[in-house]
Amino acid sequence: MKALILVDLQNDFMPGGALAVADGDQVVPIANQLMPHFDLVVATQDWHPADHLSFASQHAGCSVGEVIDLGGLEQVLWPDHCVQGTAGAAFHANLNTDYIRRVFPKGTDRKIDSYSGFFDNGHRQATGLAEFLREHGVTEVAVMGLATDYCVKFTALDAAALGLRTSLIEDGCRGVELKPGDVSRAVQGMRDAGVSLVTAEQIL
Ligand code: VGL
Ligand code: ZN
Repeated sequence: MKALILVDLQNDFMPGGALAVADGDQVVPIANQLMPHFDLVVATQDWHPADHLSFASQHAGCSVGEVIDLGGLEQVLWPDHCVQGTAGAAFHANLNTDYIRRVFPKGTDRKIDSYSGFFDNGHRQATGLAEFLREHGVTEVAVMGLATDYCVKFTALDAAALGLRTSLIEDGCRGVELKPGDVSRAVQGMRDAGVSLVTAEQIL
C-alpha cells in the first residue's frame, strides 16, 4: 500500500500568507493531480494556538528568523501563522480534499513546535500518523507540500526512520529558504537518509 502525504497546503504558506513560501500555490494543482494515483492520501495541518511559542510575538525583544532555546531545543521564531480556526490555517481553496482520508494537526502544544507530521520536534508526542499508516498496511510513502526545508524535510526523515520506503516529490514542494541553500541542503539531507527523489510526472 502506497500513501501520499500532503504537508501543510495551507493559506498562510501561500503567497500573501503570514509565512509565505514563494510559489507555494503552484504545488496545489500537482497535489490534485496525484491524489487519485495513491491507495491512501493523508494531509498534515500546522495548527497552532494563538500564543504558540514558535511565534516571535511571544518573546519580548525577539524578531522573526531569530533562533532561541525553547525547552532545550533550537527554535526558529516565525511570524504568527496557522492559528487554529483562522483563514490562514485553512487548506488552499483549490485543494481537492475529497481524497484526503485523514488530516493530522500538529504544533498544537504551545510549548513545542512540530515540523514533522509524525512527531513534535523533541520526538515526545506522536500525531498518530505512523499508527494510521501501519493500520492501513502502508509500506511506502511519497511526500510533497510546504515547506521543503522544514515540515516536508522532517516528515520525510521521520517516515524513512520509521522504515517506510519514502520518496520526495521534488516538484511538488517549495521552500522557505531563510538562508540561501537551505532547500538544496534539505534535499541532500533527505537523500542521505535514503529518501528517493521523484517527479510528479514519474508517478502519473
Ligand atoms: C512550517 C515553519 C513553521 C512548515 C510550519 O510547514 O514548513 N514552517 N511552521
Ligand atoms: Zn508552524
